[in-house]
Amino acid sequence: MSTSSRTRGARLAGALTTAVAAGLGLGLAELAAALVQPRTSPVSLVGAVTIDLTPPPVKDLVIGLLGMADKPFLIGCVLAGTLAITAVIGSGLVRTARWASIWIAAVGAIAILAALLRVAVAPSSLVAGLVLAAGGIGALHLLRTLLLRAQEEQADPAAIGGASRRRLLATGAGLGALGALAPLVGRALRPAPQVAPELLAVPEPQVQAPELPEGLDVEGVSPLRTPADELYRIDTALVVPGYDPESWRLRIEGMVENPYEITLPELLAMPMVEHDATMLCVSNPVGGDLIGSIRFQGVRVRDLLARAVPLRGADQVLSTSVDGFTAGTPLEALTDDREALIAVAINGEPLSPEHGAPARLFTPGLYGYVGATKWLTTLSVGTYAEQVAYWTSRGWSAKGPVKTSARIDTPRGDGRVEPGADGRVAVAGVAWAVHRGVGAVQLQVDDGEWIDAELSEDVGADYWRQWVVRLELAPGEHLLTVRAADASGELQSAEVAPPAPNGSQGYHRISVDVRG
Ligand SMILES: Nc1nc2c(c(=O)[nH]1)N[C@H]1C(S)=C(S)[C@@H](COP(=O)(O)O)O[C@H]1N2
Ligand SMILES: [Mo]
Repeated sequence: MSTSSRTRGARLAGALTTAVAAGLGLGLAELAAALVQPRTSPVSLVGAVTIDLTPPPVKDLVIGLLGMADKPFLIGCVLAGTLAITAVIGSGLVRTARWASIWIAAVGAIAILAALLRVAVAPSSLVAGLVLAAGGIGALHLLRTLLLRAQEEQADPAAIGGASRRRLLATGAGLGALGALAPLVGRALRPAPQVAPELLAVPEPQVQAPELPEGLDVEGVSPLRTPADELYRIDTALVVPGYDPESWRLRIEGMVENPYEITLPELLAMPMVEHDATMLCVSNPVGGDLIGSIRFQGVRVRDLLARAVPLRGADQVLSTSVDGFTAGTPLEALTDDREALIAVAINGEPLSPEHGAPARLFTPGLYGYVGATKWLTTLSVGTYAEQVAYWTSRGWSAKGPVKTSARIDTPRGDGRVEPGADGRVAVAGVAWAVHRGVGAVQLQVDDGEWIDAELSEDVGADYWRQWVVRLELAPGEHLLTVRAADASGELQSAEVAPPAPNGSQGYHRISVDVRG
């Protein structure tokens, strides 16, 4: 064997060995985190820090391309990146174990630092990182001893059988499998958040929403109400926060005469209202599906704020989530006559963990990042000048009123269209101008006249409306363009804009191929 191919072999063996050792440390750390405090999972924490450091246009692109697969993608990137660095550093392992050990210790230290900063300054924040470093470095030294022995054996012409080599391979494979299995075991053993059943029951609302109308009977149009399990999900949390119903508190503080906190039973005992509203994400591209229309139930924010008595000069309420996310809502939007709620239920069911259990903010007319904090813990009355919310500090607008927009739901797919039995094509979708109300929707075929759409019954200014236009279309290719006007008659802007910094705009347009 030539010297250069021998060094190449040694480098490869070092890289693989180090990767297996680091993988084992990481796997054991994930297991330890799951048992001690799920939010200290090193992979999730590094992912969360990555989300925070990702520039808004890139985050936008990823959400646009991958939708809700953005989190698995992120975790894959974090793992691949860590593995790549590990392999490069590990290629020198045969010469010395020093650099690979330092690297694994550094990964453990980063995990500890992230847990201390983002989860809690508590002993539980040390566990995963220590397990990572100890397990990884321990495995590294064991495997390196076996590797050096196998190399000696290979260099010794008198040795026979390759027993050391087999021991190395078997140990490496065993530790690798252990590293891969440990997180799965952790996931299976992770204690479910403890929730007392009586706290999950949603009390009867004092103000009931009227029954929802039928909606349009058109195949392929979004249902008038979005089922809770089909509602989009957007947040920066890689691990959905649990909560302890006994110790959960909502604090109302800051520029108020009377700061106070209330428990979950106290919140649930307050008068509640039901309210039908459309919620959407500022990252929703034109024609996108980061939007849903649901029945919220909760306590009016203005009632809670009135008890605290906001001081003069305050213009923002900074709401904080248990995971550190913040939103800055205009004080006015939380105290005027709109139904801004601390919501505890969606569509008559208690909030699911993904959508913010046990309580979240919802503010009609504002994008989610300014008015819909999930896993709510604090409302801090203050000013935009002094407190900067999570996405605002990353370049998004401080205030996010929802823009008027319309979307074509059907036809969709490959654009091929068969006219129905009556020879016509039903073009339909939804339109929203949240808190202003939808006044009209119009459809244009190619560059023809704008045609008024039929609208579903009005559910209120905060709710989207379905629309439909039934058309005779000549066979061949056509462009269909839709636009909406709010209740005051103001048309949505035709000027195209990306989601950042304050919401996408422009008309939704699709091309169809009508069969003859
Ligand atoms: N705690 C927390 N709340 C949050 C977010 C978040 O990242 N963390 N994202 C906001 C954004 S950007 C949107 S669009 C809505 C989405 O709510 P949903 O996931 O229930 O649909 O939640 C908002 N509330
Ligand atoms: Mo959002």
